[in-house]
Amino acid sequence: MAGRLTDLSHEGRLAAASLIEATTGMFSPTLRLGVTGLSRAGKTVFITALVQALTEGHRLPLLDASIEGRIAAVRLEPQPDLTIPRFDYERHVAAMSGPDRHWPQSTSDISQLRLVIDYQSAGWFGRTFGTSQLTIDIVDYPGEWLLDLALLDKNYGDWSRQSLDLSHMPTRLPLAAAWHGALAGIDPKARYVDGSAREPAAIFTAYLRACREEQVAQSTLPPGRFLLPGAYQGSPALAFYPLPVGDDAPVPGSVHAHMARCFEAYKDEIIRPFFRQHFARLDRQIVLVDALSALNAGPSAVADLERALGDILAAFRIGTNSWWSSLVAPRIERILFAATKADHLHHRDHDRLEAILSRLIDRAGSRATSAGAKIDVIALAAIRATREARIRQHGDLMDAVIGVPLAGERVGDDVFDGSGEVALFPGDLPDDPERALSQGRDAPTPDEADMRFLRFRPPLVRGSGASPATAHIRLDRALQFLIGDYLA
Ligand SMILES: Nc1nc2c(ncn2[C@@H]2O[C@H](COP(=O)(O)OP(=O)(O)OP(=O)(O)O)[C@@H](O)[C@H]2O)c(=O)[nH]1
Ligand SMILES: [Mg+2]
Repeated sequence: MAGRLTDLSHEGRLAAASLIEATTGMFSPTLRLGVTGLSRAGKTVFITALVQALTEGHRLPLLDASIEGRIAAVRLEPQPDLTIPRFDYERHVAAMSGPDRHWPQSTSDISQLRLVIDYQSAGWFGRTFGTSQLTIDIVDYPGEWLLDLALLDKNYGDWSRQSLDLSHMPTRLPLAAAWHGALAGIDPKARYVDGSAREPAAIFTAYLRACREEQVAQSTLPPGRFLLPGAYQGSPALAFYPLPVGDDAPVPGSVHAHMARCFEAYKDEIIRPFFRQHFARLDRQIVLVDALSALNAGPSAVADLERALGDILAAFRIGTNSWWSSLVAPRIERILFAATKADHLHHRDHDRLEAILSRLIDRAGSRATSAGAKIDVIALAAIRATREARIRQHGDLMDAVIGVPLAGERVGDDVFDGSGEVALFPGDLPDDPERALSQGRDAPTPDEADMRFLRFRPPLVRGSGASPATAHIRLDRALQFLIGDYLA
């Protein structure tokens, strides 16, 4: 009897809690903001800077609620999804602060952080009824996982054939030698011996990693979890690889049959759950793009970035093209594509960088078909590591950026040790975006390119206090697009 009473009061509490949630939900909406981009695009730095700017009350002139003095308080709260890692905000802030300042470590998994904003609405209703609340769940996930979407329409034979064809491209062939060697010793029809897939799968993964590290490719490297395994690090779910099998049906119990089973399991148990549980629940999305590095690296990097953007755009268009896709279709209303690290350029070039990214996105796929989401493009620097100066060189006044290059960065024969400031003339991006993209294609080495970028250390003084206006470039404009309407 006592047990029954307890049960009833437990149910009663649950009902009351959901009533409160439903009621307060009307006044305290929750927004899920996805932050994605390929490796090293600037996701971790962007989220850290955004959270710091809001929680420490930095000056954000282009965010209406901030400039109008309507943001009362911003704080972090425990995230709702306890099974996914928390975004390690405090550790990232610590990394970039202090005399030993350095950029945060690379991250390879999804993570989340909940931010609660108390604000006063601009309208009469809001002013009359006091402070409102907006909850934002920020979700950081690798853009490479979006590229896996294309695997869902393929079977193991299709994927094997495409992966093998790609590995024979001239840029990839030398990197694929060890893997091709391993394949030569594998008979797809032989009986599969438990555990024997691990080593060839590791050699295949090393080949994918080499392609990425040599800047041969960023985009056409699925399965995305091979390089960014997240929670699947070391899991047998990732122990498969392509085989030269054509369209033959696998012999039961063979190596081929085992590989095909693993491939289907990867689709069912890793790709689909990610799209359903995370991607499909996002309301807003920022896609960070390191366009400057691609321009700096030249022809194949620009082409590869364009392909990757095409695949990422395809992920936002799903929902209409196959039976399963309505289950994982995003409900995203706004997507912001952002060219990161704009502080490497003089401010005169920020609009040009924006125009180049815009052109890349147009070429990669029509924006008009992106399932009704509002799309915008921006060039930003979440953290400004440089300042600008006019410097006289050989009698001419030139626009330079000044910063402390990371140890090991070089210009010609000069190698920097990470301690002194230098003034750099990064060169101008052309007015015509199409020309910038083709120029990227023509410049054979970074030294011969018209543009020259160095990686700088994080700045010594950032954020609140004396010079908040110089701490970022257009972070406030990005925020206005992503959350501004909710703070109106
Ligand atoms: N100057 C400057 N450099 C930046 C900025 N954002 C990122 N970077 C550089 O880009 C690198 C990668 O930034 P992250 O934020 O770690 O990128 P990520 O997308 O989280 O990378 P992964 O976790 O490896 O996927 C940093 O180590 C910095 O060198 C910026 O706003 N300004
Ligand atoms: Mg990261």
